[in-house]
Amino acid sequence: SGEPVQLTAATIFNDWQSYETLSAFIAGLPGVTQLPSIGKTYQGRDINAFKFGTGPYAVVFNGGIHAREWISPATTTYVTDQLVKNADLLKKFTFYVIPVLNPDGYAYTRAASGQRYHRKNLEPNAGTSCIGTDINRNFDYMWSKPGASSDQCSDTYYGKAALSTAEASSLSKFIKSIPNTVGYVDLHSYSEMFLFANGYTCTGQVKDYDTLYKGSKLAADAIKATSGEIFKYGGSCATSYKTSGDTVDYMYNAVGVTYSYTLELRPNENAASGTAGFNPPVSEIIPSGQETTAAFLALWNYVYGQ
Ligand code: ING
Ligand code: ZN
Repeated sequence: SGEPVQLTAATIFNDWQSYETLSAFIAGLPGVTQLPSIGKTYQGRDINAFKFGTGPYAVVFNGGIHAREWISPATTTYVTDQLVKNADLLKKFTFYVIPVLNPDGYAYTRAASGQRYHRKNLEPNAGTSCIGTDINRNFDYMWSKPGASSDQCSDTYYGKAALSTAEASSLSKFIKSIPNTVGYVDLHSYSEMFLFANGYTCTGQVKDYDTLYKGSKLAADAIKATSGEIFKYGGSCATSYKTSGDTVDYMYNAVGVTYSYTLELRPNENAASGTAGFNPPVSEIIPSGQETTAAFLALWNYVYGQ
């Protein structure tokens, strides 16, 4: 509705954009192929995925698993716009990007008739008016264990079965269909952290802890050098809080994607608290995009060098 949106990097990152606008912008970038929809949401939206690069190592990244985390789809799109220009990286990697994994929820947070701070998808739950499953508690590794909720009204409701949501099952099928996937990044907000498995336990360290830790440290160092922001890094339960059935535990432990990370974008907890952290000013989009691009370059150059 209203003004036609001009899809240029010079204007698109000056405001929060719709799922349709972000998708159209990515589809128009040089060297980007729009793939067939990876699945349909409860409300019938296509979950859009795009591919770019010609290298032997596959990396999948997504934004917008959580509806209210608006800086995530924006940053995911900004990083994509930067990576498509990086000829060296595109010789080593093929990237697959899903800018908004939960487009129903994202639309709901943007609609005047919706809820700005809705987190989950929009699938109704039987016997209650509470809407949605937390997609990031619905994956099929340690599903329904401590770190998620059986309460349909909770923001971390794990759903009626593992991979019961269209969004989680579509991402699972998609990533398993891609050959030689070495990396996965799930962009969230907020709190400024670079996290890896495990979420379900705060005890012990995963087999690849040392290389994962080094990757997260290099990424955090690159962010600090770019913007001065201080990102924490480490195992996700130990660094943040306990989560079960999340993307990164699933990708690392069940799918076998070694370099799997959850990235918590701006702001940090000192700059904002409560729901304010999900609602940064639009002037944060470009700095978030710049520091996250630096983190991606540091991380994937390190991975390729292994
Ligand atoms: N954080 C994510 C969540 O699902 C996460 C990601 C995973 C945080 C594991 C900490 C540990 O809770 C947000 N902000 O949604
Ligand atoms: Zn989130």
